[in-house]
Amino acid sequence: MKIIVPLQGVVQGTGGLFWGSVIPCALFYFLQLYFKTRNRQSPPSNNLPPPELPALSRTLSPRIRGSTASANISGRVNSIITTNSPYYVGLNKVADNPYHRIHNPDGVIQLGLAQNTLCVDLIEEWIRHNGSAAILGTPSNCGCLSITDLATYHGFMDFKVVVAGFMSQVLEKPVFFNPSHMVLTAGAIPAIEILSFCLADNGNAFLVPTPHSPGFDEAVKWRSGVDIVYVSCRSADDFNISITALDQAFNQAKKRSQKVRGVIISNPSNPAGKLLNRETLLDLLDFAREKNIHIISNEIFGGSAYRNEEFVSMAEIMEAEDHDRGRVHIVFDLANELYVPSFNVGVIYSHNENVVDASKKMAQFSTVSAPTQQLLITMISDTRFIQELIKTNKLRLQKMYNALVEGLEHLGIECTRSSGGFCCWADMSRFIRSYSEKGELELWDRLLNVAKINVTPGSSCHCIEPGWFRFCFTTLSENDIPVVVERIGRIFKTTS
Ligand SMILES: *[C@@H]1O[C@H](CO)[C@@H](O)[C@H](O)[C@H]1NC(C)=O
Ligand SMILES: *[C@@H]1O[C@H](CO)[C@@H](O)[C@H](O)[C@H]1NC(C)=O
Ligand SMILES: CC(=O)N[C@H]1CO[C@H](CO)[C@@H](O)[C@@H]1O
Repeated sequence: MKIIVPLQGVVQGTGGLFWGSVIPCALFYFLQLYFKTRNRQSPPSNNLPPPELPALSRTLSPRIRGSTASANISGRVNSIITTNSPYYVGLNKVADNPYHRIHNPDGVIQLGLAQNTLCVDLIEEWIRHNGSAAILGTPSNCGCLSITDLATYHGFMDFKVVVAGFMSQVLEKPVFFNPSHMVLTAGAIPAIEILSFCLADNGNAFLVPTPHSPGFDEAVKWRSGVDIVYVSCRSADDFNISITALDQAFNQAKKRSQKVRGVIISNPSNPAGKLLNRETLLDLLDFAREKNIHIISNEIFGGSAYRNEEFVSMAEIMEAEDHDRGRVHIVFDLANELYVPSFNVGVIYSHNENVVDASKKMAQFSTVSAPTQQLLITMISDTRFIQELIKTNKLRLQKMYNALVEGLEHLGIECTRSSGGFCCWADMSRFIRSYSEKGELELWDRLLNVAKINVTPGSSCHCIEPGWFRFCFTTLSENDIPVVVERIGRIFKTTS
């Protein structure tokens, strides 16, 4: 096609449509002839295409021709297409009718997506100045797109080296990351999926404290066939993780003859926004040792702790451990840490050689493109820019969190005290008509369809207490918050 299209353009001006079609066809014919004779001349080798098979008979029997039944699809797909949680319904509503202050003021406002675009202005400016050179190289160094520079499936070593340095910078601690223990994936979701695949077999399970992020089930369960045992955290405990509850869930699973292969924790937690302190992490490690299971530490919001509380990464805990590092596997989200959600870069960090080796191979299904890696290598290496970016982001996160929490407070809605992440976790149980999942979903429906606010109901996060909602505030601008508050207030007025 690359030959045909430009030629048509050239030829049409003088010779018309006829020559525009004939010349490329002739060229194509001669090319085919050339390759055919070349193939015939060269000795057989493994690189050649297989010999052509004799043409199959195209006549079908009348009986088969009359058949109208469609071929069955897999049972797996059937279970996936029937998944229609409010989380996805809401995202689709926004996609169909997105709010814009000027161009679409009646659209649906997005508070359902845990992605951070608060610093998009700074990123855009940087890319405008440096993006081209970052991808193409400087004029002295080729200045062209290297398309032979194929990405290794699991990330360039150069990239891993800068990511290792960057992660210590993000954690604000002298934690050493070994680049050869890193696997880069096209986002955090594939990273979690690959780890599920590597650590558990079909039918095995992970313990997962809830409420958890609404996208989690799919990452763990869909393709790997691994199960989740939900372990509820409660509002009375500030949604803190309870080792006792994990222990009970483990024993109950054992009674059902279900093998638990690990526990997946999120730190900071999502949606509640809690940081796990050092003591809790050590308790979790003891628990995992006692049961001889793995820990996946999901730290995709690790760089988004916006208070003065200390964020402790599992990487730091593991650094102090000389033995038994093979059971801890960490997931970072580089796109979150750099506030470039659409760049989709996740990181698996593990000291377990077999897990790293298998993950590198599995990463072929979710490779980060070479230009993305090249751009980010240069961006991360611009230390002055990155320092400024991280600082600005923390200020903006804190400001937006405060503004939304304050706005919701005016309506009588209380949020938990979050310390990190992109969301507020709001208690709206006083506003639901029946204290049940049904009541919660009724309110969710009114928020989405009447107030035109897309928030995630707690039931989509497997929260067992009805009436909780996740409000993500990092795709909003400050001017949107009064609009959100006014819209929610309006549905309360019309229904009370
Ligand atoms: C296709 O699916 C239907 C309904 O589940 C089932 O009855 C039928 O046996 C399946 N056909 C084949 C060829 O597996
Ligand atoms: C939850 O954990 C934090 C420390 O991580 C602690 O300060 C707080 O008191 C705990 N809340 C409850 C209700 O146990
Ligand atoms: C690494 C790099 O070239 N950074 C540059 C990006 O653009 C800004 C603004 O032009 C420069 O100040 C940086 O030096």
